[in-house]
Amino acid sequence: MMDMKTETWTAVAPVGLIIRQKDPNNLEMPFDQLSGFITPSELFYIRSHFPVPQLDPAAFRLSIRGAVWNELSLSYADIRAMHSRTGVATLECAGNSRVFLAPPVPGAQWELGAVGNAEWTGVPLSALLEIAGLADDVCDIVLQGADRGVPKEEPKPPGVISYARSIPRARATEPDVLIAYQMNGRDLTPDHGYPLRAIVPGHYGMSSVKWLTDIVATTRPFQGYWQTSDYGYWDDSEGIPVRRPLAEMKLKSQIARPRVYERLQPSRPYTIFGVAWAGDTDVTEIWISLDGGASWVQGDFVDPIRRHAWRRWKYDWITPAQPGRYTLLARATGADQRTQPDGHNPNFGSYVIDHPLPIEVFVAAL
Ligand SMILES: Nc1nc2c(c(=O)[nH]1)N[C@H]1C(S)=C(S)[C@@H](COP(=O)(O)O)O[C@H]1N2
Ligand SMILES: [Mo]
Repeated sequence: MMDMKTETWTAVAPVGLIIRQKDPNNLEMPFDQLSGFITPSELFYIRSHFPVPQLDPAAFRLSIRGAVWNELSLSYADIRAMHSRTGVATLECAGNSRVFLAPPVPGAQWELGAVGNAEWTGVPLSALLEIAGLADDVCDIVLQGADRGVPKEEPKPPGVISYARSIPRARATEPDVLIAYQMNGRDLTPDHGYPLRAIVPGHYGMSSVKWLTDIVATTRPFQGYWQTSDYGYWDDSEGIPVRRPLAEMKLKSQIARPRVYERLQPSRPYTIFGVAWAGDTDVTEIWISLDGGASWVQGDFVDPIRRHAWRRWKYDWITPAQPGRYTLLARATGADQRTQPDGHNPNFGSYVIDHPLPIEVFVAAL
């Protein structure tokens, strides 16, 4: 583990989250405050489409229905009494780093902070589906939250809808998908989905449905608003483009320090610090460019490989003697030998911003 005291940057006490939108709360982490492997809950970004629903844990029911043999209606106490599992997972909002897109696109102008890594505790979804008994022809598991409203993005549905997403049966029945009630060892806060939320490790955040009240097994692919109109992309791999739901996070790395437009002293040691993660592979290499992508040097990982959790990394740099403007980039490589793309793929619209993000800094004597 890295000893933070040896770092050359000055640690700043958390001052809270940056507001991108108020009512509903859409707040991001000031990413230059990245420190530990686990993102403290107070610094974990919040992305909510509708106002937080007030759910009374005493009256709360989780319904499991659809193409199942035994429909279930479970209380919060029932869930808390079941065998639990704890796992670490990185959640990234699919629109994270949108502010880096040029020309600018509509939507919350997230910088680097709509991503975090937390420890989640709950009941494996697979255990609930086992008790309910899935029919043979079930293909999707729909997760529905209690929050409701009219979405802002076109094409808008005719009236009020809830937040709902599906995950394919094969993913839903893997043991790491949780119906979680704790984040970093404490009960979920209202903003993060109290009393229950799904956690789908490896997926963009939109799959991890908060304020979860309904789990519905369907025998046809679910086509809800949040995976067609919104949080979808154009897949043109088979010639005729088709609209598909976003799912696994793409391989990505981010520089936390220095931050954009930070002023650095010339000819000084400076530890460049950041994270890298991936949805369906492990991150195995991190490369840093100090000259806008002309050349690359390899950085060192701080954390070991842990599936679905990010890895912090660092690079000990001696800042240039020559004052001026420098562009830093980070690019990760996965165990599948793939690397981050050169630019944003327009098939993903204003989502999946996974190319190396330029961090411009100024080298100047104070
Ligand atoms: N019910 C519900 N679940 C939701 C959302 C929402 O608006 N309503 N937002 C989703 C999106 S887009 C993201 S990125 C994550 C964010 O989780 P967090 O707010 O705990 O960071 O929650 C997901 N789950
Ligand atoms: Mo998101």
